[in-house]
Amino acid sequence: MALELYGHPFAAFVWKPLIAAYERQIPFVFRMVDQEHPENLTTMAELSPTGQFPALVDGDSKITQSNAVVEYLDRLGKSERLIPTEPVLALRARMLTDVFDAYVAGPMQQIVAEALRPKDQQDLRRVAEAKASLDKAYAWLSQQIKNNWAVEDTFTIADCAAAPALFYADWVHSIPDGNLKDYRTRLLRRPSVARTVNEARPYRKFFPLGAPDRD
Ligand SMILES: N[C@@H](CCC(=O)N[C@@H](CS)C(=O)NCC(=O)O)C(=O)O
Repeated sequence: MALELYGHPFAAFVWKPLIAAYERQIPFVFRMVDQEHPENLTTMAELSPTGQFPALVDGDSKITQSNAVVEYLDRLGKSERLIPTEPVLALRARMLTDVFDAYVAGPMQQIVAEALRPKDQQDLRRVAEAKASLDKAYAWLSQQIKNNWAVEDTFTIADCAAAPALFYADWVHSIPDGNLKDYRTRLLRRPSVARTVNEARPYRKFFPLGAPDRD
């Protein structure tokens, strides 16, 4: 029975397992979670505590939370591991993954969430705080990313997290020119990431702040 990945192609946290599966050349069936697939919405609600995607089903194994899904995929497949086998590098990969999730994707999601509310209910202070938080993360990450990828020159789980986080964060609050912006550009050129970006392209019209006319 094929692996089933539940999610939506435009969702930042779903990009992480998509990129991981493409990196590791793992076949899967994509289960679209939207109003047109109510059966998938029902399954998703059972799989995740909040109903948020992604989730992975592999027979009796049911995994939610993007990093757990990526780690699961990392046990399958043949190419180089996304969690380095060397413990110190593995720790750095997990650390940077947390940073991208919590301090880049997190504030980005807050800005998007405010834009989804009716205008008179938007919390502009929350938006300003999220942008200030992004500025701090951008400055810190610019000092950290000195090589091709987040952990030296090996593509890891941290790059799976960085790609969607930096992609959308730059849309809501520009990343200044420099190391981090260049890293975003490199990520977008990686075939697994380029494929994921392309598959999400048809849904850009749903971006509540208006998608820019660029990647
Ligand atoms: N901690 C979760 C976060 C997942 C998450 O934020 N998912 C978003 C998509 S990027 C979602 O499902 N949004 C739809 C919703 O909240 O209904 C993970 O790592 O998987």
